[in-house]
Amino acid sequence: MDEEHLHDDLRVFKDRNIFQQKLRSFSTVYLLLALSFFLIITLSAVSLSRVSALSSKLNAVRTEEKQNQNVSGRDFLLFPCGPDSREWEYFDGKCYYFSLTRMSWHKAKVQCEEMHSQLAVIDSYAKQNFVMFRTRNERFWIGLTDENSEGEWEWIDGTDYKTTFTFWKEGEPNNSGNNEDCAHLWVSGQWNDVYCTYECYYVCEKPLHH
Ligand code: MAN
Ligand code: CA
Repeated sequence: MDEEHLHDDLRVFKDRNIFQQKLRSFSTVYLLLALSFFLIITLSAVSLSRVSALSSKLNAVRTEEKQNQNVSGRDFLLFPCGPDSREWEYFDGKCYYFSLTRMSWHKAKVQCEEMHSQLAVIDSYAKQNFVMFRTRNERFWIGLTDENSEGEWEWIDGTDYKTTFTFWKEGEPNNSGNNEDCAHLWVSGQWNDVYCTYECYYVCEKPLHH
């Protein structure tokens, strides 16, 4: 082997080495680039989803605030059953309607239902007190009847009659004329049974939010 040949060989070897080194550093750069690209994509995806979640939350809070503003602006706190009307009155989580017209018990029941309510169920002295201070000495139907079975009084919402508050007038219910199956408030707010086709006022009740 002559010297020239050896020199050539060395140069080729050197070149190859340099080429390999360049290739290695290129792949490192590409790898780093790919990695950072991947990182950027993931990070932006994460932050995008966070931003959209936050903005939808913000929207919800804003609409709630708007509603609250409207509500307090129109005295919903003072008059939860409707600040713009004297028809429904608030008591203990519910709204009450005291009718201005008279009709039979069954018609009154339908009237209440058409207003998304039911004839009032008076299951406590507090409620009796609230109702009778508005009915005064007028007669108002309540949601109490024994027309299914004589003498077995039933509240229209299924409240157990036997274990619940009552406020009958002395001597009532007396099923006078063998024909009194519906209950109303009478003088001093005390209850009386009377024939169901009798025409008197009525009290409806409904939950605050329905
Ligand atoms: C009288 C009493 C009551 C009855 C009414 C019917 O006042 O007997 O019990 O309900 O008459 O009008
Ligand atoms: Ca009676």
